[in-house]
Amino acid sequence: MSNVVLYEIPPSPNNIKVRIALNYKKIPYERSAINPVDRADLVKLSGQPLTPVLKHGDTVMFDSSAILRYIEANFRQGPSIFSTESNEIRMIEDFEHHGRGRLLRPIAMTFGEFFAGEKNVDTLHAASKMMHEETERLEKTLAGKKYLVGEKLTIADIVSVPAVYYAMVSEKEVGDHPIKQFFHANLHLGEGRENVRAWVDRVMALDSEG
Ligand SMILES: N[C@@H](CCC(=O)N[C@@H](CS)C(=O)NCC(=O)O)C(=O)O
Repeated sequence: MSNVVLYEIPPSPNNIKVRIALNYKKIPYERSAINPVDRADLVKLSGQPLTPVLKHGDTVMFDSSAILRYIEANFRQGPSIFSTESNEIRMIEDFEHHGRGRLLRPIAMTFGEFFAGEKNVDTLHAASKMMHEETERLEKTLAGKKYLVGEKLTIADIVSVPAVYYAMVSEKEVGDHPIKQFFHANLHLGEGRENVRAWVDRVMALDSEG
């Protein structure tokens, strides 16, 4: 078994973040898919039931943001995903707070409706509206820039992109994947988000399939 193992539910946004970071830093790793209805092994391994979980040798980490920091601190080879400048660190943390909070809310609402027996159209519309509003600042920040903070990919992009990606799943990506079909049909980013769309495509190119 590899020295680094990612325990994941492949399509979920928090897992995408970790794959992007590992791929970007060219860290070899093995993927282990978790059965979403049986978390016993994951709890035994990490003390809690959510993915992603990263195992590196004997060290086990959970929570995507903690894992991203662990990767940065312990794999010094390859490009940095953080910063040495305190003003940039504050900006990264600010985008991260947004990416884990308000930006993720429409994704949670749409997942909620996916699993609901009777779909609430108002909730789905509200989710699209919120995603459009919450990406306005990102659109402005990305004008003439490839990444949110500084000139290179950071945790700010890695945390934000997987959430926005779910509001722009294309028809050719849905295949026979019920969750992607549902997001393609119901969660929309809206007009005037060209910079955001290009940025999501750029960063998602680092993912290794969900
Ligand atoms: N704060 C955690 C959240 C982890 C999380 O919510 N994971 C989801 C997948 S994206 C999960 O395992 N959900 C299963 C469940 O809620 O039962 C992180 O950032 O890693």
